[in-house]
Amino acid sequence: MLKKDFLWGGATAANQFEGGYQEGGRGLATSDTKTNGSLTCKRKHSFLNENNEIIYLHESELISHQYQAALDPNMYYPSHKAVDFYHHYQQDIALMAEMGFKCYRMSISWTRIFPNGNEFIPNEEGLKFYDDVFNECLKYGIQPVVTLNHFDMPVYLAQHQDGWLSRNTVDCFLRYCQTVFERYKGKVKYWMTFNEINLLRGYATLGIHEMNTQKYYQALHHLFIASAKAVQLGHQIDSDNQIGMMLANILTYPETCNPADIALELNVSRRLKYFFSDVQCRGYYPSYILKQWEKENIEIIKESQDDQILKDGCVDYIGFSYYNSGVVTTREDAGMSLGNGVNMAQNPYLKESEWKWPIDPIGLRISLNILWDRYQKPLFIVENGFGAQDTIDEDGCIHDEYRIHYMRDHIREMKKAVEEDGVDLMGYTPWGCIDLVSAGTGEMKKRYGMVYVDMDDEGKGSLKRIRKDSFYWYQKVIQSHGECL
Ligand code: P53
Repeated sequence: MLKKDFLWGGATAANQFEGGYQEGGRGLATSDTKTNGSLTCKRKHSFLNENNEIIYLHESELISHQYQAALDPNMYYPSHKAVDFYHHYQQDIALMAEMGFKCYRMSISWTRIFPNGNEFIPNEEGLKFYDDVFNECLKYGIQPVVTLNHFDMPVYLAQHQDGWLSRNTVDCFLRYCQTVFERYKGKVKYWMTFNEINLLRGYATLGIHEMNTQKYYQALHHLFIASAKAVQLGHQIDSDNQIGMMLANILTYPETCNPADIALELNVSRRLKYFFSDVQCRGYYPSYILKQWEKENIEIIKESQDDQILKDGCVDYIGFSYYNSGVVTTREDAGMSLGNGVNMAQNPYLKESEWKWPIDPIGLRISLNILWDRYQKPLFIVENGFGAQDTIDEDGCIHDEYRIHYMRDHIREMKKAVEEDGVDLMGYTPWGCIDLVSAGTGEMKKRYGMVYVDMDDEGKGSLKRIRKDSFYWYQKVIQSHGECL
């Protein structure tokens, strides 16, 4: 059986869900400079060049320090309105309560609290908004699970100090953490520091204009320090606080039993995931990364107490996203690549979504076991789900049986990990429980929700919320504590 207090719920993030980007004194966030991807398939950021002209750059093309974020009135930026949780939070939380949610995972928008990021006095209107949101949750007995930072940062810090490359950003972030830990003490007990810390690389998330490997690892060191200090601070402010990390758990398989394939997979899974969880769960840099830095002449600037900070700031639990798995191969003709010269192959045993994400429920059970074996820390599946195009049927309903199948199969494997393997699992919060903007493409048509939101890729639509078939199905799942699938 799952724990009695198992946290059934759903997950969203401010930059993809909240909107109200200029309301309540909120400052501009890097995610607000990302266009929709529907026209180009790739999201781009808008900047001003030296001649004050607006230019668009993909994250990998950010080459100069001169650029300043600028918004083009003729472009659509999905985060500005998103699906307007800012004005719909009462209705949305009521829908979550109707499904029976025990928890709701969401993120706080940093620039709502500190518009530029470097202030000393927080923005009261921003704090008040989240008070209202948390009170609304608690009214229904829904526990908020809060990600402190989900794919954004103040544009001001990106422009003026190259974001996470600067040690000063750690101090700014900790002021923000202290503010929200103190303000929401007694209301929020479950926190996570950085969403998918192993996927942060671009301007939106790190705020660095001219990226290279040296800068990447330096910025990452600052993130690790910020996270470890946040964990300590959170515990000091309220010993009830549970503060987790958040890992994008992309499972990898070797293509064959060729030992070279196995060795490659070991290496890739470390670079892709376990380096991050090793640091945040064990409190020190693993030997394989120190050796890599030595080989690549990467030198991390540390302050004298940093090693101790990492040690004292280990996380309480591991929150992770799980969507799919991938196959790594030493074959050079495999066709797909993960960058860094790693070749990927297709998995002939798995079907894929419309967005070419393989569907692998057993991989979830495997992932839970690997993480549990490696760290012996409680686990929390804080994202899982099926991005698909939904259509409203003639009867006015959305019959999303494909989503029900995906979730049912994943919940079955999750239960096996708990009931047959003894994994310690805190909860399950499927991604985008109410439709929201895609992080990868900026599209609305890639939907994950159990509640449909009437809105298209260009931001047109009534924003009306409609319950999908999966809504009623998930309601039964929660009601039966996962027995009735
Ligand atoms: P979208 C890539 C691979 C795995 C997870 O993703 C990812 C990404 C980023 O695209 O991100 C997480 O919207 C992330 C969410 C995101 C969700 O997965 O591209 O934490 O913000 O929306 C799904 O389909």
